[in-house]
Amino acid sequence: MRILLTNDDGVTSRGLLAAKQALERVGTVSVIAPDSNRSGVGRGITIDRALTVVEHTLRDGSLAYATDGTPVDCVRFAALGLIGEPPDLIVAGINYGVNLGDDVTYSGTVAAAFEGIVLGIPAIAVSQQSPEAGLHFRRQSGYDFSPAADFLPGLVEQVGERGLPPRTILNVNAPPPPVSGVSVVRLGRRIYQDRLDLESDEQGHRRYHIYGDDPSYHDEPDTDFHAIANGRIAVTPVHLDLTSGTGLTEVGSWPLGPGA
Ligand SMILES: [Mn+2]
Repeated sequence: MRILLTNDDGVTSRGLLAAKQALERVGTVSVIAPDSNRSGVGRGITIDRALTVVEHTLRDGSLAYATDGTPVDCVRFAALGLIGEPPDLIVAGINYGVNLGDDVTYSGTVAAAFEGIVLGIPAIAVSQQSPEAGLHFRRQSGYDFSPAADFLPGLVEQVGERGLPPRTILNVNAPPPPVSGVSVVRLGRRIYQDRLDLESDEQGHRRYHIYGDDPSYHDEPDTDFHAIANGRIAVTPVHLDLTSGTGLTEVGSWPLGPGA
């Protein structure tokens, strides 16, 4: 199996290296990743300039490609032949910190996997919870990627044998060790604890931090949040069909006309 590995934390991420070493047990791994941290860029693409690609030597001595584009750009590079034939599987991660519930709409990690749906290539996004089992996403110290890394090869083998449901990716989140099991669960819902945090105010030129570090969540059973909170790996099949069925019915019944 030919696997494209990318991420949103950048080519120097220890999580990327952990994923590569795990995936090499089940396939041939090529790495194209952003040259620095692109966390939170979601499905952004770079359309206003040419993209730079540089060769980068990973800490295991192997060759990777680093781009100044987004995670989705990295997947596009692979689909367009930068590493030869298009890959059989796309893996994004291992991300520093969880991508649970509403996070998936902001996450560059999950966005890279979503590009697999557009391209018709199976894809997995994988994230590792921080050692303190918190839900924050900025600190990058003391991470143990082994729960996510140890789970990955078996999951990839299953995907290789069975394929994925049509136009569906897998979003995987692992808790810190010890792991008590695996749950296939739906996306939960975040409670973001954000506020206007004024850093400086000089002559009407204000600088704010508006994103807090420790968002909470609605604790509902059968969600990814619940699984992680109970020490279980959360696997969520996710698709990109954003059309609302109930919305079609409801809005379709409105007496709308073309206007004057
Ligand atoms: Mn990230």
